[in-house]
Amino acid sequence: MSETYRNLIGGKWVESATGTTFRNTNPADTSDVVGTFAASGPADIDEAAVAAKAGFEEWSRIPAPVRGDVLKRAGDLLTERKDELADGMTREMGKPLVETRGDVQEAIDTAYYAASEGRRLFSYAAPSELPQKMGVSIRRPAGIFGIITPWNFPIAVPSWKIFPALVCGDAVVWKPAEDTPWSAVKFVEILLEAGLPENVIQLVTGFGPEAGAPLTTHRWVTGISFTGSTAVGCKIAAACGEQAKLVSLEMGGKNAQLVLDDADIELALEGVLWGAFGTTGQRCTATSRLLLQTGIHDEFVDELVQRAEALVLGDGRKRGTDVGPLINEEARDKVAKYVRIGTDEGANLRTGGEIPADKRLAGGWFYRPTIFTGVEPAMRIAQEEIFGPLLSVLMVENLDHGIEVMNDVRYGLSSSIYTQDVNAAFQAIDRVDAGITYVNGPTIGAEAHYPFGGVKDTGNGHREGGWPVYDFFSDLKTVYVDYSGRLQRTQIDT
Ligand code: UN1
Repeated sequence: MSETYRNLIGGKWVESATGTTFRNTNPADTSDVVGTFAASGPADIDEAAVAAKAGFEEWSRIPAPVRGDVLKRAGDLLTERKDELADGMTREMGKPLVETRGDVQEAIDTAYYAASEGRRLFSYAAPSELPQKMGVSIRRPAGIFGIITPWNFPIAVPSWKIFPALVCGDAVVWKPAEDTPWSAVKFVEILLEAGLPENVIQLVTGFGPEAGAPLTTHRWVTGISFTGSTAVGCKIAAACGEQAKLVSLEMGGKNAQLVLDDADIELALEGVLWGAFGTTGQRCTATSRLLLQTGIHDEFVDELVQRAEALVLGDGRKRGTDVGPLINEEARDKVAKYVRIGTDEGANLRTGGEIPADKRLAGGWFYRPTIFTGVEPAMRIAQEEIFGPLLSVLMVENLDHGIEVMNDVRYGLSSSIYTQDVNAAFQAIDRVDAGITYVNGPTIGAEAHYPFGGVKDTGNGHREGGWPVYDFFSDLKTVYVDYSGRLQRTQIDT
C-alpha cells in the first residue's frame, strides 16, 4: 500500500474538495506507486487563496532579515536530508541520484542566497532636484503569488520562485506538476519545520486545467510565476493579462552547442553527451541541436555515436545508471513521434530511435539516446522542442553560419560554443540570441546566483536566479520627504 498525501491549506493537511485523487508512479517501474495525491479543483484554489491572504497579512509585517532566517533553516534542513530527498525524487521522476542530489543542492544554494538577501533587498536613493527634500525608493511585499512548476527539477525550480517570494514577504499558493507531488510535499514540510508560519504557503496538487487555471484567474492572486511549455505559458499570460496580474514565464528551448574546427574535441564530446542526454534530455536548457563545423563533423559524429551507445540506461537509483527513463508515456510517445518526423524529413538516424530491447527496462518509460545527422535548419527536429534524448546534428561552414543557424529558431534560452579562438567566443557572446551563452561548457548547468531566463518565445523578459528575481516578487514605493516647511513645486520652482 502506498501512502496518501493531501493538500496543505492554512497550515492543515486537507483532502481536496473534489474528493478525487490520482496515483503517481515511478517512471522507471510503473508498478511502483509513489503515492496517492489530491486532484484539486477551483474550490481548493479558492480556499488556498483565502488562507494565503491571511498569511500575507502576517508574514509581510515580519522584517525581511527575520524572514531570511527561516530560509537559512530551510537550507540547513535541505542539506541534512539531501540524500533522502534525492532518493525519493529519483523514484518519482527518474533522473539518476547524482542529478537529484544536484537538484537539492541548487535549492540549498538558493535558500542561502535568499537568506542573505533578507539583509539586502536593496532599492535606491537619488538626490532630489529641490532643496531640503529627500527622495528614496523602498521595497514592499507585493502580495500573493501563484507558483506553477515543472517536474524535471522538482525541488530546484520551485526554490527559485518560492524562496525569493518568501523573503520578499509574499504568500504563496503552489501548484506543482502532477508528476512530482511527493517532492512538493517534502519541500513544504521542510519550510514548515524551518518555522514558516501557517498560511504563508499553500500546496494544492493536481492538474493544470482543474487546479492551475483557476489560480491564474483568482482575484486575490497578485501574480504568477511559471516554468513549463511555451503553449501553456502563453495561455497563463493571457489569463493574467485580463486582470493585469504580474506574470513571469520560463518556457521552451531549442538550445544548440556549436563546435568549431579548432575546438578541444574531447571537451566538446563530453559536453554534448552531458548536455543532450543528462536528465534524459528533459531540461529546458538541454542540448537539442549540435552544430558541427565541416572539418571535424564526420569524426566527431562517429565518436559521439559510440559514446551515446555506451551510456547505461536504467533505474536512476541503481549504481552505474547514466540515463533514466522519460517522465511518462506521453513524453516517450512524443520522442518516438519526432523520430518518425525526422526520418520522414530525410534526416539520417545514426543511433537510437527505439525503445530498448532489454526486458529489465520494460516496466519503465525508457528510450534509447537518439542522434540524427544530416539535419537541415528548417526541419521540425531542428525547430521544435522535443524534451527528450534526441539530438539533431547540423553541419555548418564557419562561425557566421553557425551563429545564423543557432539563432534561426523561435526560442532563446541557452547556447554554447566550443572554440579556442577568443575572438570567435566573443562573437558568439555578442551575437547569439539567448539568455545564456556558455564558452567551452555545455548548455546545461546554470548556477543559482546568476540571472536565468531566455529571450524570444522562451520568456517574457523576467529572470530567475540572482537578484533580478527579487524585483519580480517585490513592489517599489517611492517616498518623498519635504522638510523645507514650504510648498515646493516640482518642475516649476527649480
Ligand atoms: C530547467 O530545465 O527548467 O541550468 C532548469 C540547468 C539547471 C536548471 C534547469 N541548473 O540546466
